[in-house]
Amino acid sequence: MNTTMKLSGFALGLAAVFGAAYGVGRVAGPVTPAAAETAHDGNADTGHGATGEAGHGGTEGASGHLPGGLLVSDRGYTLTPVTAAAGEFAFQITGPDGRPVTAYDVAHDKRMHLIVARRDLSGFRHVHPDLSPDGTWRVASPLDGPGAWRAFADFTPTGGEALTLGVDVTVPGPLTARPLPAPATSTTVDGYTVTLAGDPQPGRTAELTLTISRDGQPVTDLEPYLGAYGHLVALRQGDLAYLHVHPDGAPGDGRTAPGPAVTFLAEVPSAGAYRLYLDFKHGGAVHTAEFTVVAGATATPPATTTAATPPATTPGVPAPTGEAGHGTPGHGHN
Ligand SMILES: [Cu+2]
Repeated sequence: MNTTMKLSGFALGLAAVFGAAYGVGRVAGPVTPAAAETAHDGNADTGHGATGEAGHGGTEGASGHLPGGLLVSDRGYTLTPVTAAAGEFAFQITGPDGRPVTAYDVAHDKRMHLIVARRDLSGFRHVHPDLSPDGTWRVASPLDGPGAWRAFADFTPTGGEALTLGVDVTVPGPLTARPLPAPATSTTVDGYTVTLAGDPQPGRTAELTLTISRDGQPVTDLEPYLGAYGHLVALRQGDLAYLHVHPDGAPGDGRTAPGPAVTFLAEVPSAGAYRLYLDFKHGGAVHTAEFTVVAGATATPPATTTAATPPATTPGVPAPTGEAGHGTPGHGHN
């Protein structure tokens, strides 16, 4: 398994993935007008030749040049939330034939990875729904409180290629707009301290090394989680473009130590602010450490006040509180 997931400009001919997660190559270029035009020239297949492409479905091929997670429908596959019981989140993936997809390949131990975050990049969760025979995926709702959420379904339909589709989901209720926490190279979660070294740059592969300690001691017995010592998701501020990065090296490959450092190779599609979410497993539990990083020397700092608020559902939006460092304590995985 090639666990190096990176994103690069297709124009440079680099093998790259942004959002096409779990080792199935798909080239995604920077989001530029030129790339967008190329995507519509009717011959937009230059981007996804790394694997046998199937199921193009005669539909748009724009995603070949886009980061993942920005489209609700791509190559004939559409993500549709469906009515769910209280406390549950449910959805279907419909395929090129218009029917719910029921056959999926396992990627990183699971047939479906569901990632959610609010539009203001708070509330990140990564969970694994269960599939009903009718093609409905169900999971205890990870939408933890009011807000405008983005839900990402990261999957590989059998016979097709890996896709990440995204859909907006609104949870009504009073909403507190939360500023993006300031960039930092160290954070704590569940008693662990995680430090980040590396400097992501658009259009270039950067090594990101995350180092985990507890009580001042390096953690050297990380447990494999979904086939790796760490999973890193990056979401771009502004549109929540989705990047799933896997570590450089895998458990049992003879060269990868179980901590304290986990190294990733990543490229970001543009300058700007990103929120990074590192999932790692230790002590039998999965923990998520979050970082804000700003890529590119010319990037503007992340906004510190307003975040997108859904006008229809926030009749009494309180003023931003200036609250920072909203983490996801108690965040869990199934
Ligand atoms: Cu997952």
